Amino acid sequence: MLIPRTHPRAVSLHIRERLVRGYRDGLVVEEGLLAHGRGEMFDYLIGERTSRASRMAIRAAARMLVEARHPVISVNGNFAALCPKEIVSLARVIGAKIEVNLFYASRKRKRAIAGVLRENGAAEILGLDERFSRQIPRLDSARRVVDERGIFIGDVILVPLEDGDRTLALKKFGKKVITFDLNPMSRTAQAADVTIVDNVTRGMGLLVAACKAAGRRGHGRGGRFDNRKNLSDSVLAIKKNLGRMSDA
Ligand code: PTJ
Repeated sequence: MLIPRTHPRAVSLHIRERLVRGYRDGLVVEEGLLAHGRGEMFDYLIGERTSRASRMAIRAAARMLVEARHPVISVNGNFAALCPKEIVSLARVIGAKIEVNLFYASRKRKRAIAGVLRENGAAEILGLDERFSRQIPRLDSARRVVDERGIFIGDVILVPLEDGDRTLALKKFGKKVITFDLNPMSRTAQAADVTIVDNVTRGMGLLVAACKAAGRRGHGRGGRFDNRKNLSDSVLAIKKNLGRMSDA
């Protein structure tokens, strides 16, 4: 059967191809392919579209990023393989630093990720030069090693496709954390200040647009955001979708 390119199934196959290419090019680790599979499953449950709750979270994230003094975009293998253009656009729009920070860290992978970001227009990439390495306390994984010009001094950190430990360690270290996570029940989703329950491949473009709009409107506008309530709304949306699927 020929699936039209705009069909959600075709889009998700296209995203999978990008990740596999990232794996072959040395950006993504095997564990990243597994993480993507988990993401695909949750994307299916949320209907492979950006929900109303996710749009609210994107607007809240944009306000936080635009108001930040020192915003930082933390990049891992999956994120670099899926959204290199959007990472660079977002950094430009909000004046953020881009830092490569990996769970399965190696110099070779960091260089491969930095290469793709540079190809997409990034001028400065942190996390590569070990002379600037510092450590986040209370974190065991390689992700504790951060750049003293980036995450170490950042106030608002965007950390997509994250593991729960680092989100908690960053919070304890006084950072505001924004994440993309298709699983609204994950530890990261629950611990972050703003969780965008959406595929990074859809949400990042929307976040860039929302930051442009928030910048034009000026700082300090917009209502209070309740991440817990927003996550409950995402779980409810999944339940509704499941109900529809079992009725069909
Ligand atoms: O590149 P490294 O070395 O830093 O390794 C990164 C991985 C992804 C392997 C590591 O962070 C990891 O294992 O992550 P987890 O704990 O599997 O968490 C990934 C979360 O992201 C899961 O809750 C997935 O549902 C979610 N996710 C996967 N793909 C996407 C996603 N969320 C948004 N957009 C996606 N495309």
